[in-house]
Amino acid sequence: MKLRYNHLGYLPEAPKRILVTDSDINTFSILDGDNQVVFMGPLVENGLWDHTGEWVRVGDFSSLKTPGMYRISVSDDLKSDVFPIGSDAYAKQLQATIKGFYFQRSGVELTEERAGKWARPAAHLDDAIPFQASMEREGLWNAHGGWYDAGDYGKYVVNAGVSVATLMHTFEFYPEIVKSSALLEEIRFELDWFLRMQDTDGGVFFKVSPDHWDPFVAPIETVYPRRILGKSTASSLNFAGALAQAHRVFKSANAGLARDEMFANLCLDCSKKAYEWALQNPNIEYPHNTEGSGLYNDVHFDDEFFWTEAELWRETQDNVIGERLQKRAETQNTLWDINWQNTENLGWISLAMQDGDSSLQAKARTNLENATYAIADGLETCPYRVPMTHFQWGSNGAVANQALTASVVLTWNENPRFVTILCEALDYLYGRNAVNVSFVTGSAPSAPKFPHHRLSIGDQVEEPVPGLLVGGVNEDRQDDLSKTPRGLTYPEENSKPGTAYYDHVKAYASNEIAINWNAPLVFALAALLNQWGIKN
Ligand SMILES: [Ca+2]
Ligand SMILES: [Ca+2]
Repeated sequence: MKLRYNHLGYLPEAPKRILVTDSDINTFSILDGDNQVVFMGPLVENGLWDHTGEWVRVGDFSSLKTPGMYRISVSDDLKSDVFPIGSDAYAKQLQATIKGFYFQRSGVELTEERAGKWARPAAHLDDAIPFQASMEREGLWNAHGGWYDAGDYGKYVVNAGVSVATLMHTFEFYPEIVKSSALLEEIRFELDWFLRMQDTDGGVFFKVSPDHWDPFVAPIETVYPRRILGKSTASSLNFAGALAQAHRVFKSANAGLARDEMFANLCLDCSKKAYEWALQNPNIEYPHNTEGSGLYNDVHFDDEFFWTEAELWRETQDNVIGERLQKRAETQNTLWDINWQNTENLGWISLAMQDGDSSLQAKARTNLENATYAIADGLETCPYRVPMTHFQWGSNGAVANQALTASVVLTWNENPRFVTILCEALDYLYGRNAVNVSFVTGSAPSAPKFPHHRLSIGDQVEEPVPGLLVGGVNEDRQDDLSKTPRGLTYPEENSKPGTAYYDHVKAYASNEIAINWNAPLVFALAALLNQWGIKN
């Protein structure tokens, strides 16, 4: 018998559903700080979850809205830890997950004032690095700055593009929620690096990576030379899509002190050049070199063209681009999530929020609504109330992205089912999952202690760098010893499809962190606070 709930607590107005597994007990209660029962409700059978083999019951205490500290009690032996009903924990998580990007900064000093005990000196300046051998090119390149992508010290435009676009959407959708945060400063830090990744002919390099995988040491202690490589269609389009959006963001009045019209215009010019390069070079694949860095192998670029054309058309109203966009919109899918390989939803989201073409707006909104209804069906028919049929690598990023999709649609359709997707996605990520883990470093006592994250392992600090979402349950377990000689053995209880998560530094397939998982979490947290008008 197990109890699963959100370790962060609940917003007063949010739905509050808990799970109890393998139990015949059919009631639960909520206790206040004086151990007095303030709520009682039924535990309703919700079926057998094939991912864990658990029979699941659901309890609902949504009607309890009084802020305070509470515990859930199922039996004398089964009670939760103390958790709040209130908004503070979520406001703090929003700031912490934005700060997570600051901790991922490369090439600059992290000051003690801002980074506390995770302060570190500048390393990996990358301001004069050679081209990797496959480029057959002499000279040095300035690729300074940008965020480390994940647990490694590589920097990849493809994954960074969707991540920074997601963060820019967070600003565009919820300016009041994030305007006092460091979000725009962090976005600008990444975009300044983007601009350095563009070649003089408009094409954009794919990645900066070391010659070999770095050991788990601090950036300043690494020894392998770093190189730039792989001018490609996907990286050029990721760049173009993100920088066209940056034009809108950095000339917006909401940007406040971060507003910078010259920078905005530069972003648009560079976006156009990268798009033109991609039109001339529509099938240049990712660099196939994998020593020391990830592949990010995508060979379908229609979705990247669609995203870029949606953003460029929105910023320029260019008729030629508009015609290409109309044609491409006829064949694009709409997914449950944004991911580095499939970027069509970034196109749809942008089209849903423009009013220059009302039929494209209507089409985008209908498509995103239909995707969200499907997510809602998935949640409601799953005994564990998580809309996942297969927990793949980075499943936490997918869950956060489902929350993002639902939140986007909430902008024009206040369907309570969509509010439920948003809230229960966060419930899942912060502890209401089959491994009882709050998946963001530093968020709760149950949070990961040993993420596959060189910055966390290579420093002298016991706690991992905070504010970072790990990949989570991954039933494919590519890092399992049975699948790779360098793998590890997952404990028995962490081997089921719904529990395949291991808080171990070698568990790169379930316990790495990544910017493209953190970004939709930032969006979802801002959406949640926005839903009930809670400003920081
Ligand atoms: Ca693609
Ligand atoms: Ca550490």
